[in-house]
Amino acid sequence: NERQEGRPSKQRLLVVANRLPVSAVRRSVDSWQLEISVGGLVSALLGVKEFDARWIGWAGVNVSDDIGQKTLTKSLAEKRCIPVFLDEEIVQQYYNGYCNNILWPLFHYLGLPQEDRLATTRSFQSQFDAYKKANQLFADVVNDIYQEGDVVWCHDYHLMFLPQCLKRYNGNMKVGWFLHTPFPSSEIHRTLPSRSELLTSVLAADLVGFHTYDYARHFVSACTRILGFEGTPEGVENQGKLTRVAAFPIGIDSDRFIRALELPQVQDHIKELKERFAGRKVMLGVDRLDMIKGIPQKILAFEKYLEENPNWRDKVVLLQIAVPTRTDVSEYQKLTSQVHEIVGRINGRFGTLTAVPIHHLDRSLDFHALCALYAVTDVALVTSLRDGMNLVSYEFVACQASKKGVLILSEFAGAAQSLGAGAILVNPWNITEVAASIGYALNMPADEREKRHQLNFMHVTSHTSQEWAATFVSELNDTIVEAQLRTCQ
Ligand code: ADQ
Repeated sequence: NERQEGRPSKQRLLVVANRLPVSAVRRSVDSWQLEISVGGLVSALLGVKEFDARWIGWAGVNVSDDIGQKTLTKSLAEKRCIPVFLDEEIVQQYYNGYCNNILWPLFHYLGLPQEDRLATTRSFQSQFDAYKKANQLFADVVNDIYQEGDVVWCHDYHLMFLPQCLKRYNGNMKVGWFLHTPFPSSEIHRTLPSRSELLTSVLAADLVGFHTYDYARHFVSACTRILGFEGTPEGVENQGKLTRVAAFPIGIDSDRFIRALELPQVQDHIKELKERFAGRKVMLGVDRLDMIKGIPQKILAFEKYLEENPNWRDKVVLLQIAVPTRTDVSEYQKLTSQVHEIVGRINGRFGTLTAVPIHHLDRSLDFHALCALYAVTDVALVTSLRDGMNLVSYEFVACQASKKGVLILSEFAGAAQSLGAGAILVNPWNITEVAASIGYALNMPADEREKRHQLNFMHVTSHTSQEWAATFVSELNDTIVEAQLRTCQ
């Protein structure tokens, strides 16, 4: 232990998230292939140089044998990752069940699964039990590696039970929790059978963070209405214990996108795309294929625009990149078929022998291809029905320094609160309004585009993911100092 040996060391930051930033594939009994996925959280924390970050989470594979667990733990240690092992049954009940079938839709205002409401209370309860059990397994791993002076940062709706488990182990542990999704109105949250237990557990943290003030406000009012605790300007208070609640809007590593545009391979890609779509304006959608992203609504609005503006039919193309997620869940399979059906109908209706109005790709793009696409886009369409923040809108803005394209952004994405000044805000449910906004964006004069882009570009480049992480952790450290001060008085 560096600290015990008296060497100066950075403060350790234990980042706990459902998934590690590394995916593991087993090559043989005792060897593993690890692939790093540079998501928003990873790049956010790469930029936070003042901390020594370690990751705790599930590696995405079921490893039930001792050799497998030992060798995987060893390989992951080189990447500063510590695995939590979850068996298949737990993954099914906790991850697919309680997290993705109950909390995810509920937090995005899609309600609880109808069929579970009356008939399958038992299954609801067993999923919640698995959720608690999984969170306890995460807590065990954190507790094993925890050293005095570490800060623990728990992420997202998968781990709402974790703050309480951790504080039970060690009341002095510095624990923060951040939610990446919206926190819904208390009227929605109160429909959840386990509403109180989850709130109480989150309140065990020292600092609770959300993307926007609205989500923070919803959380505080859920705590006051459901638990009867007191909401204060700082957060939630119960019997003298204050849990700080605040908004910490996430950002992106904008430099990474801006630098990528200079790379020869990205420039080649940009050139190819420009040639491919010469004479047509490019509209772009990049989403995980999820009901919250409003993909059918977006495509229907585009159809309406083409219907009403025949002169634009061969002058505009919509590229919709939708990476499939949770493919084993039937609602997601239905969504895929629905999107395919609408795209097929529109292309049949408005396509010609040489061109179709919608290019729909059911897959993920690599980083460089994505940057090139963002750079050649004239109008980006983000029509989430609800979205914690939405980083695609930020990434698009970061790549538009030369083109100064227009962002059409759902007012139900957290990003609407930060990019609202430069974007055209829409209600994605209102297909007529979105279609009209498409027309407005396609015809927008250059000076207005430039002005709107500048506002957003300034925001995206000055509110980065690194700043987000540094602010959260420093505030987490401060809350602990406050708590210690209180006990000293
Ligand atoms: P997501 O729902 O995944 O994140 P978002 O914030 O838009 O939504 O981030 C998606 C990321 O995946 C982006 O970095 C994007 O580039 C990438 N991506 C999406 N589709 C892709 C494709 N087809 N090919 C390649 N890359 C693709 C959750 C919440 C959000 C919140 C983030 C961060 O739902 O609201 O903003 O966490 O807190």
